[in-house]
Amino acid sequence: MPSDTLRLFFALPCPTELTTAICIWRDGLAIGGKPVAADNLHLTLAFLGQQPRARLEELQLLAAGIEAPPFELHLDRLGGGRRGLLWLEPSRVPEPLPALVGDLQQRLLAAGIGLDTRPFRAHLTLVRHAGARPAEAAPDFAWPVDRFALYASETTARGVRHRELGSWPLVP
Ligand code: 2AM
Repeated sequence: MPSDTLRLFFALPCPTELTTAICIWRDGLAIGGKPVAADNLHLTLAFLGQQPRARLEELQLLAAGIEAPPFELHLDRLGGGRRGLLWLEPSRVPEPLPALVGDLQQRLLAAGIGLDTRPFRAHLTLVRHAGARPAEAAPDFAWPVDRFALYASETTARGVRHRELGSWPLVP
């Protein structure tokens, strides 16, 4: 029987060509750990956690109401966190990105959905539990951002899968 709740988050889906380029570079780093599956590469905008399945339509309508322009993001710096987390991040955050996140957060809060209180930090996770930090600097991965999406994070026999539940264009 399907669960009554879904583990949800809004994110920028990494485009296919960029995913390929990032994975080729990452897989050559030899730093061990658990690489994020290519299909799961994303930049989280808002993490909603477990939400009732019955709220899905409302969330899709909320997302459809967002008006935000496309922009170019440059993932050009490596960052890391606890437990061997390794990510790519932009050294300069283009203004439309925090504006999009702020708009999403406001609408989610207005809908009564509590969010992580940690400040937004744009990043694309590459590896978890890495044994080392790469010696080399990151290339500049240019990302033309033209849509955002809602995902359910699901645990399957083959690992975590991010199922897209809707996608909305960013329009000039
Ligand atoms: P990230 O940390 O790489 O952005 C789905 O669980 C995704 O939501 C995770 O891969 C994680 O990706 C992101 N996320 C952001 N905040 C989270 C939180 N508080 N708990 C779990 N996942 C979170």
